[in-house]
Amino acid sequence: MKRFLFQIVIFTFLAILAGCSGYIPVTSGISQKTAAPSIIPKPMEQKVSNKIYVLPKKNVICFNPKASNVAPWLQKMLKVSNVRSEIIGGNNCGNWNLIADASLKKELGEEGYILEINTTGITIKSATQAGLFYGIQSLRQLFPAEIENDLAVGKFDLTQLYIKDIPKYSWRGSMVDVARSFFGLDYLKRHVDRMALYKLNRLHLHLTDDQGWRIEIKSKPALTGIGSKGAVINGNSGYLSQEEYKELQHYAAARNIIIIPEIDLPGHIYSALVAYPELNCEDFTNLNPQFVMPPELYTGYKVGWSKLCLTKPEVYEFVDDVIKEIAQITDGPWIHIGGDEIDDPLYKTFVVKADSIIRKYGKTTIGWEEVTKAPVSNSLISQRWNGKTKPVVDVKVIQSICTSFYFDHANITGQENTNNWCKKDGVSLEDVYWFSTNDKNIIGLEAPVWTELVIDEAMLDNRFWPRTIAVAEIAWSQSDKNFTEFRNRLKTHQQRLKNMGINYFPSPELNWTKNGDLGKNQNVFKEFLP
Ligand code: TNX
Repeated sequence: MKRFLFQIVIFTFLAILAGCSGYIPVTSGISQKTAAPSIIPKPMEQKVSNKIYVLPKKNVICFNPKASNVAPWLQKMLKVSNVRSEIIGGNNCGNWNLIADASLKKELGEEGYILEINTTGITIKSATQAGLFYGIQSLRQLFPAEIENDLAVGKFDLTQLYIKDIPKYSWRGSMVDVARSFFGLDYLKRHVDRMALYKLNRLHLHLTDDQGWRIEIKSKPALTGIGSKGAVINGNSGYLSQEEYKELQHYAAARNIIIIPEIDLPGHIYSALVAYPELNCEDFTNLNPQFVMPPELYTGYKVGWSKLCLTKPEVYEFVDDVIKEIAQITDGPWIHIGGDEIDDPLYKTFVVKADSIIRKYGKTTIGWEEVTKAPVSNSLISQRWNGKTKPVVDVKVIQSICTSFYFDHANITGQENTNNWCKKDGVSLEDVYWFSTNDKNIIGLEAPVWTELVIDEAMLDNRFWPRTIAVAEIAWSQSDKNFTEFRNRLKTHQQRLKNMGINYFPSPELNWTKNGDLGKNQNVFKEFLP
């Protein structure tokens, strides 16, 4: 009885407290209703009320001039939810308000936002359109999962809350190797859609390798005419035309995602050597394993065996021509020169030249960590994958350490068609989650899927999801880490991923079941451009 009385007193006290402020700190876990929503990545600060905002029949989305591009995203989301709305310009003139205000930069940075749902409606504020877009992605996760596959939702309520959210890192990336096995515009757009839901903002395309060349270079037609015809055994061949590349880039930019093209140099280059044999030394007789004459495309798995002939002047002309066109069609500030896994006495000289060519065309160079053995410019960004290189330059770093981020490795020990050279038992969701570093030069994280063993879309989905969500979580979230808490939040995302037609890995870490509903490739924002 005494205990019961005590509980009543405590409960009354908390109820009064909640009534006063309107909000209950989410950590209190007072009742189901006030539990924090399962937003991923976890917002920096959130307060959840015990009150509900009931959507009215008539909704008005009000945006100030700088927020004009963002309003259509919100309207689209309401439309598929069967909530009628109109858009008007102004300041705080609707029950949905989008406010872009540059003076918030001090408080929220380039990508942060505030999302508030109270008795009068919903407001998102940010210094930038990117921040508003991210506020909408958080809101999207508060909407029922059915919005993703266009099933009428009808009536639903929103919990009143306050979120203030700022990302930890500016680089939150995903990489697709389209060179070993080709994945085209449709898949890449879908991937961009999925990345956007989790606030990822960099898509790195590994466009060239021994097995295939995947980007049109108009001054070097044989690169696609010959070099794109190959692929790894049983993989798809093909390439992106410059028009398709630009279309993807435009589609991604609308979702605040920047495309980073990689031309892997001076190794991993056999598909270009087949197209332009004069770029090779000694008529191919030096190459192992592929040395037949005339040259044939390569379908094997070996790495580190092909290279440009670095003593030939025409090699540097080739690199200049290719980089020039890539720079012309690329909107983002970066070009990736690869630079991995090759041994050559002229390697460092080459890297310094390639870096200066990239800068000559107004871009910033990224390279795999080996390039930092050379005295490159200090604007270069190093992408670390095994962490063994001792850099001779102090440069910014993207972490892609293979033990945590190589998603061509198994989701679970023994998974078929996976690599295991970096980590025998695979890279689990938990391995990704617990990645930590004290690298002072870090600008962010990126997880690649290499595709020697990943030859169709279902397999590629399986390698990316759900591990990519853990990358998003740790690249964005500033909150203290707790794997159990993250796992519980992620569990609730299964239905949304199902509705999006993602062939995710049914992870035992999440008790997920296989998605039986594939091939639909849905998404509330599929093909949407404001
Ligand atoms: C290493 S690490 C590679 C790729 C392979 C991958 C297979 C690095 C930059 N390159 O060429 O596809 O391992 O796991």
